[in-house]
Amino acid sequence: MAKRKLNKRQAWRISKIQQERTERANKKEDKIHDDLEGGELGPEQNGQVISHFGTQVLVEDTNGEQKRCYMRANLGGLVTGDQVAWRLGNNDQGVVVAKHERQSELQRPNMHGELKSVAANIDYMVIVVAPEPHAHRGLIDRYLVAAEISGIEPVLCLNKIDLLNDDNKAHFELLISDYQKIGYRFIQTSAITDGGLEELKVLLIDRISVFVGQSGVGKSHIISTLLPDEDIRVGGLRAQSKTGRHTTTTATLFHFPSGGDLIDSPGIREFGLWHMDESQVLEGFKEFKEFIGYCKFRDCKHLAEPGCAIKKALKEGAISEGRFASFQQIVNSLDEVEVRG
Ligand SMILES: Nc1nc2c(ncn2[C@@H]2O[C@H](COP(=O)(O)OP(=O)(O)O)[C@@H](O)[C@H]2O)c(=O)[nH]1
Ligand SMILES: [Mg+2]
Ligand SMILES: [Zn+2]
Repeated sequence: MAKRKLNKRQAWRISKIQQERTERANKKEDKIHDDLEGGELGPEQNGQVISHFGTQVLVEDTNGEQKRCYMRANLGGLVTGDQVAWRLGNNDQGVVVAKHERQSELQRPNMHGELKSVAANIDYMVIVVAPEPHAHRGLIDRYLVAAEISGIEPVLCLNKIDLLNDDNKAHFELLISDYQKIGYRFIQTSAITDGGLEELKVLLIDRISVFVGQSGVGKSHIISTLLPDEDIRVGGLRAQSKTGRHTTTTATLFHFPSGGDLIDSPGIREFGLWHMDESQVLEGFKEFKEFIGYCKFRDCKHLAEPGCAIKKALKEGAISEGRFASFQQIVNSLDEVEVRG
């Protein structure tokens, strides 16, 4: 249908409606402003965003008290984990007046395919894998790349070690030794027999962590052991993810009784890696880094080209066969996505 031209009168009406709308919105802002800041604002104090509700955030002060806060419009977005400066206003509500620099950022695409931060200041990405569902290298390496490019330290956690047997043990021993050689932490747990969970608890003290991994590897079980009072929450998250609404649930920060914090949401647990490009994948393979830039050809794809520094490192054992195969597989799968899109 062709666009209808508006006559003068219609155009005037539309601009009037828009003007009224803007005025109403401004009035609302003014009212919030008056309610909050009608009196004196309290002194500036530090806090951390622990949850998000539309136009407000829940901020925890340094004494562990929580306050609902409005955000000044000039702050840009705030996400769970953000360190902020805020001031107490009327009605026991606050105003966030500044956002401190983020140490790390976890991002994922929203419904429109735009990258958005979902959580900040995460120290550890605990990548949970298991013998069942079987842990493929490709998937582990995708998570590792995501952690590396987000500036978050990955921790590999092999759960369900009670399921290790003569058939699958050798595979996981090789996997663990490969990753430990690169310098990654690898811990082994069983959420059923409690094995290794003490070691995990100690590791997480004084850190902010997220748990990621394929569905069925035991994330909910591990988290409910670490957060015994949050059973309802874990159940709630599980129920929501079944309805398919999981990506809209915002992240929340929880305190482990044994020390350390968890930022969790179903969307974080199952986040995908579709937003990477080839150079990021290369950068995300940490042990490849020292060889990048030394290939004979600038546009080397590290496949069959002569004088390839990555292939040389592979031959000399500085890069493992498994990681190299996985690198190629991930790069090829990025191409597939591009062709399809
Ligand atoms: N044998 C064994 N089963 C486990 C372990 N941890 C979790 N499970 C089982 O694995 C299944 C998936 O666990 P769940 O925590 O829901 O996984 P999630 O999808 O990653 O949250 C459940 O049937 C659990 O009982 C473990 O350490 N050993
Ligand atoms: Mg679960
Ligand atoms: Zn090369």
